[in-house]
Formats: sequence, C-alpha cells, structure tokens
Amino acid sequence: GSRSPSRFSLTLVGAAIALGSLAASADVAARELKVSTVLSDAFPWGQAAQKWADLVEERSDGELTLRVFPNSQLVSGDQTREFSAMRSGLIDLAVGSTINWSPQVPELNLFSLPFLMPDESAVDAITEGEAGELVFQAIESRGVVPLAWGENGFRQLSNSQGVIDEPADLEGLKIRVVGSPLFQDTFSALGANPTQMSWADAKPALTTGAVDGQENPLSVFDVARIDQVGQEHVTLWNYMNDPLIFAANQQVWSTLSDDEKALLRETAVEAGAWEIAMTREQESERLAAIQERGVTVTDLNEEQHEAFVAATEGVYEKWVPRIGEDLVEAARSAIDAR
Ligand code: X2X
Repeated sequence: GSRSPSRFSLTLVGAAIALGSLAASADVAARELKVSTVLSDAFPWGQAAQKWADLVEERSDGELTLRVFPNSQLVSGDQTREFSAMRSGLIDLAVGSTINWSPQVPELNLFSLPFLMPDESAVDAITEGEAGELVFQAIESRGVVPLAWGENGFRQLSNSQGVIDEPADLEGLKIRVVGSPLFQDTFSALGANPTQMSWADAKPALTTGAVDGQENPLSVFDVARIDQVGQEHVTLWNYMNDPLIFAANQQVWSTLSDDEKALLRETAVEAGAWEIAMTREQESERLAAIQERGVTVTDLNEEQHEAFVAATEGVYEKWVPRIGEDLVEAARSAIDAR
C-alpha cells in the first residue's frame, strides 16, 4: 500500500513534536546531582548509592546523572554535618545513616536505643510501618525529602583487650563512638570511656591504641579490615541497627519534573531493597571471614544479654522524651505485632 498524504503529514507533525520535546529537554539536559555517602562502594552502603546512580542512568536516558561522592568528602570528613549540608544545598542527595543525621533530627535516635530491635524483622516492622512514616515526617519537617530506606546493619562491639560478655568487661575501656550524644550515654552507662570521633579518625585511633574498641556492622569490620588494627575480639550483641536513608535537598527536589521525582523515588526504593537484602545475605560469610582471620567472636546467652539490657535502661529515661513518646510507642507496638 502506498502512504496516503494525510498519514504522511501526521507523521511529520509527530516528528516535529518529538524534535520539539527533545530540544526542550536538551535545555535542562544532562543535569548532574551530587550524592553524598560516608562509605565507598567497597562497602554495601556505597554500593547502595552506586546502584541508585546506575538505575537512574539506565532509566533517565542520560537526562539525569547521579554522581557519588564517598568518604564524607562533601563535608570534609565530618559525617555529622551531612544532613545540614543537604538541607543547605551543598549536597543534592545523600544515602546517609540515621546515626549521623541524628544531631539534626532527634527522632532518628530511635534506632540507637539500646536493644530496642531484637532482629531484622523488628527493623522492618519499624521502617515499613507507621513508625517509619513518623520518622520520614520528622526528616521532611527539617527541610529534607526522604525517599527510601537502606541498611548499614546491626552494630557489633569490637575491642583489642579481651572477650566482652558482661558489662563489667567494658569497665574503663576507651571506645570510639559516632554521631549522637546518645552513644556517649550508652557506653558511659556500661562503665566504658566513650570518645566521639568521625569514621575518618577511627582507624588511626584504633591503630595507635588511642582507643581500645569500636562498634560497627560486620560488613564495615570486614571490609575495613578492622582486625588488622588489633581488634581481635568481637561481641555479637545486636544492640542497635543503623538503617540508611536515601534523601534529597528540598530545593533541588522542587525543581524536578514529576517524572524525574517518580524516577528518583522508584530507583531509591529499588536500590535500598537490593542493598538491604544483600547486606543481610552476606552477614554469615562476613562472620566466617572474620573468624578465619583469627578474631574471637562472642555470642551472648540470654542472661548475659539481659545484663546489658538492664545496664542501659537509663538511656531510655533520658532519650525517649527527646525522640518522642509517640514514635517510640509506635515502634514498640510494630515490633510486638511483627
Ligand atoms: O562512622 C561509622 O561508624 C559509620 C561508618 O558506621 C557511620 O557512618 C555510622
């Protein structure tokens, strides 16, 4: 069949429209957004950000590019300034830790309440329910748009001095802690001598023996080879879990089209789910690798666990009011109902 004139002109009109919209998108094209992370893509955390960038790259036809800046470099290594920097526009996007953002968003201390979340399903019950919604509202009310959850993981205790299976073993030990003053209180309650410092300063401090111990997820211990700086003892106490949050600066967010917003959100959710699953699956291999390198790994029995819980109860008295009774209650009922 021969092409009818009317169909031909329709095709031309279509082509013109297509060209027009191409030209229009070329005007705002190749927009690059900066993503901040504390850890590089040697770690699941950095891989979460890279996955986000890869998915956006794949699906935005090159209109939107995410460029990942690891090692807290956008805040000169001071990870507790990441949230402020994102709020002020120095950072467009971040995949950040609840601990590091808690100085600006006190509600995020929820996840640091000692022994609140016994297992992974407790974490999910919070992040996927009403409590998670309240946490996202708290972030939003402080000028940042939360998009999705990831996971740094359950934080375990390591030290260079000996096996720790009761609070008394922590007596006088110098422990490197992060971010929120809540950590100061938890480790003081346990009789330790906590010192707050950035991740950038942590390994040197462990190397010189300026501190005796630290706490981080097994993935961080494993990848950063914390065993090589004298940390020969690990206690698996699951005392808190550090979720990651994908988020955007509000100003940047408001300039995006609805399609771009949907794309960023959908890819963040996907990258987060991917990273959470991967981190959890790798946990047993990590443990085996650490043990193979000669690290003593200590599990707590029920009685030992209870002793740590009892010793840190005071942290709740001080911090629940700051976090918000309603939020803590929502988290508790989600955990009970899981
Ligand atoms: O500083 C840490 O310990 C780290 C890397 O786990 C966080 O950023 C919370």
